[in-house]
Amino acid sequence: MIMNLKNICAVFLSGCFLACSCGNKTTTGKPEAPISYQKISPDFNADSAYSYVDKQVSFGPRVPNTKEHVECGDYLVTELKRFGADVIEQRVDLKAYDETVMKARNIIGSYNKDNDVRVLLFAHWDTRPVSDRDPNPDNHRNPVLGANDGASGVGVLLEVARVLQQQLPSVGVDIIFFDAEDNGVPEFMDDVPGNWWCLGSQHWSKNPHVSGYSARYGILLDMVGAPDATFLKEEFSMYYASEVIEKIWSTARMLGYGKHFVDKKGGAIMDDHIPVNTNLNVPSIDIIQYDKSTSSGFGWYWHTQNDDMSNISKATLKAVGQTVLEVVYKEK
Ligand code: AHN
Ligand code: ZN
Repeated sequence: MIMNLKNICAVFLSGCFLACSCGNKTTTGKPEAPISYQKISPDFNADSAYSYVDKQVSFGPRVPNTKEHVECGDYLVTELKRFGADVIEQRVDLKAYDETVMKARNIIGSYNKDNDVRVLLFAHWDTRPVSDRDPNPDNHRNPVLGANDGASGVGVLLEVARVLQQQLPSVGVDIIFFDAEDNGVPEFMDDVPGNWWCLGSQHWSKNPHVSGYSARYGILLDMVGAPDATFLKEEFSMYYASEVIEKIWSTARMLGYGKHFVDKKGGAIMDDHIPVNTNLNVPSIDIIQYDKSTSSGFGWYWHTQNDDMSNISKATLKAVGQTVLEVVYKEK
């Protein structure tokens, strides 16, 4: 099913168009939540989430086998511990398409670790070693800064961790920061058969940190920080976990975030939720930005030198983070 991964995103996304989303509107045109809904989750602080994104970016690109990667990995472990999680680091050598051995670290923080009912939240923390979508070919071999592509999902989940410590939910929660997601074969090279994306999640899903690991469902956050970002119902997510999609999209709408969580089918995207679905059978979905105005379907700065903090919006981080928190706290 997952072939020619270099082009899968563009191919599927190109056939997909965004319709106008018409939710509840005030007289100012601003969407608002239906009056009847009372949120039960504690507040997600977008300033705090933004600062965690900024901090990751301040290390520089987080490419495996670099000092910046080591420093940021240490920071993520320290933060999860500070937020009261039980932290396990899965260190593994992973071979890339060019046979480079990446010193990878999947970083796992757990809450209510003895609870059998669990929700899995994940994002990738590594950044792409090449900017192969940069309009200037001179930049192609430079690494991506990854404010949106990497840091945004991790930043939201660090803020989720901070909130979980303040008030434990009924269910167990595992937060995983996957490494080595973003080292697929560069577009300027000949393809190398195999799935070279998502190596960290491929490894974890075959060797989970707890043997026999299971969760009720999983939620992947990928590129969740762009201003006015829209998230469509990604095709693999719908195939493996349509009920999880509906739970999240309906919760977002009730919270007043329907303009971000659009009730529309998106493309099929190879991402960390695939190995979790196929190897572990944990029904998992991908909250991933879809931008109809670009050829990739992602932000215009995707895999370029421009994926920096100027493309990160507190309002978007809030919409995603509060929705994830609400879903987690509603789970019994
Ligand atoms: C592909 O480009 C094949 N999938 C998107 C996975 C990804 C890359 N997410 C962030 N960077
Ligand atoms: Zn990427």
